Amino acid sequence: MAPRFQDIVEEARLSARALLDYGEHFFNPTVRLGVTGLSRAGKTVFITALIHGLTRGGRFPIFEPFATGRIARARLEPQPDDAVPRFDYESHVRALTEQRRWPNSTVDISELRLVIDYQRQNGADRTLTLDIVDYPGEWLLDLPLLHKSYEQWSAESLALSRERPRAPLAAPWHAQLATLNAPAREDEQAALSAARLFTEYLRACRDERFAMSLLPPGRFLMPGNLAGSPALTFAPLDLPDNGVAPEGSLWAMMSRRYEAYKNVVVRPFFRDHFARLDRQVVLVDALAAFNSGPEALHDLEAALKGILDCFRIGRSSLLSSLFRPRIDRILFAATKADHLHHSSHDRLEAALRRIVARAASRAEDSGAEIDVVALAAVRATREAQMQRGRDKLPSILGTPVPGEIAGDETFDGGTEVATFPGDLPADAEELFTGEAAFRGLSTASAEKTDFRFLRFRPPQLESVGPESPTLPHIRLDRALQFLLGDRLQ
Ligand SMILES: Nc1nc2c(ncn2[C@@H]2O[C@H](COP(=O)(O)OP(=O)(O)OP(=O)(O)O)[C@@H](O)[C@H]2O)c(=O)[nH]1
Ligand SMILES: [Mg+2]
Repeated sequence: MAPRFQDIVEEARLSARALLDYGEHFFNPTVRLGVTGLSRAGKTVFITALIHGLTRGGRFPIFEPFATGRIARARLEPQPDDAVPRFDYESHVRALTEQRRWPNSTVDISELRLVIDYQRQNGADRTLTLDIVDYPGEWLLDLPLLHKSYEQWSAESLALSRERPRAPLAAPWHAQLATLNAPAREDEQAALSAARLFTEYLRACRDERFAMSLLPPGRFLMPGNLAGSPALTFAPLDLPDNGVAPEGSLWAMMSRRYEAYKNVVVRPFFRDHFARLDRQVVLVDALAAFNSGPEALHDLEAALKGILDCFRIGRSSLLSSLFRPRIDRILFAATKADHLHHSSHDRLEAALRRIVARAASRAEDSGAEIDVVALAAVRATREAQMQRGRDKLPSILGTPVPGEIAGDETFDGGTEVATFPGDLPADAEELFTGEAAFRGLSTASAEKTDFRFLRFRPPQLESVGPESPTLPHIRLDRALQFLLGDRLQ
């Protein structure tokens, strides 16, 4: 297919930007690290813990340049992009360390620059600039829309909404859809209610009992300053195969708005942010999906496949691949591993590896090196053995956040409790078939959500000797070694 004029212009813009970045990176070695994950995956906590550890002497035995003392200093500096909000590190760190509460939810992109002074292995002193870009995973999952027509997207979204467990959640929207006639005259009221019901359906899918991951268009669930604009007022329609939208029809209107969404939202994100990343970490709340059951897991797998497809999009044209700095390492990280006893950490990692591998084998090769880790950026729990009759159960101890409920008890935020989180199955396949101990939450009523996934307060800081206190973590250093180790040799 011949490239469209719009694609050529886009390509020229990308190349110009890439040349600029390239010149800068040449004199001032820089890594742009993208940190993403679906909402509540743990992005803000991950970045805060990473910066706190690097600037305040965290315990990172597996992060070689740090452990061997070659990193002399890491410090924050003003970020390079004036139009991107700054990652509010100071207040996030205050929340975690002084108030022992988790940082507030964030909905936009943000950025922070960290400058690392280090000694090369050959003894020479060098500086590496690390630009960390935090953006919602929902935006990433929008990228495949760039290659889809409205008709394709409509058909796919409808097919998905007719499968379990989505179908019952989609019922109100489907009922309205059945009253719409796509080739009939355009009708703003019909478009408004279709968009509203479609958004409500997406929101219901995201509920923790179902924990669905694949919910584009991402901005429907986090509209920001576009709320109420025509670019967000569309929805899928039941369309004839191979038809063409009649002029002035509801179909043409929806299709125009879908294209506007791509132009106003998706393309600028791709150009200004995604195409400029060198490294990427994708945070995944895999435990929430396991807890929700096999359907959520299949959905997560589909979302990861979508994400892997996005990394391929960046490589698909010759011109851009010549100039553009591009993602050469991708880390998939299962977060909140501190909800499990350490005996299950390897299993969590293996399960995520399995999901990523299945997704990768169906996506074309992304051309980047991929690794998988199970981690807790901030470890909120300790471990203990709990005596139950004659058995000793491997348990975790933590302070539930105020207001958490288990059985008849409501916690006040001051009491520590021991819980037995259960073991992940040795064979990850059992998670997909639903026979594992991690029985699906979606089969229980909302009040009966499981005791094992209490939300715990962040921990007390750990002091070791005279050094400044640090936040405990699980395998954050392994993530750092993969993401930055080779750039600090
Ligand atoms: N125990 C534990 N809980 C975590 C950890 N990281 C995140 N959480 C929990 O997950 C919640 C969400 O974490 P955030 O870092 O705010 O997630 P996010 O991806 O930035 O979320 P949004 O900004 O809402 O998209 C927190 O409020 C914590 O309850 C961790 O390392 N350990
Ligand atoms: Mg956040």
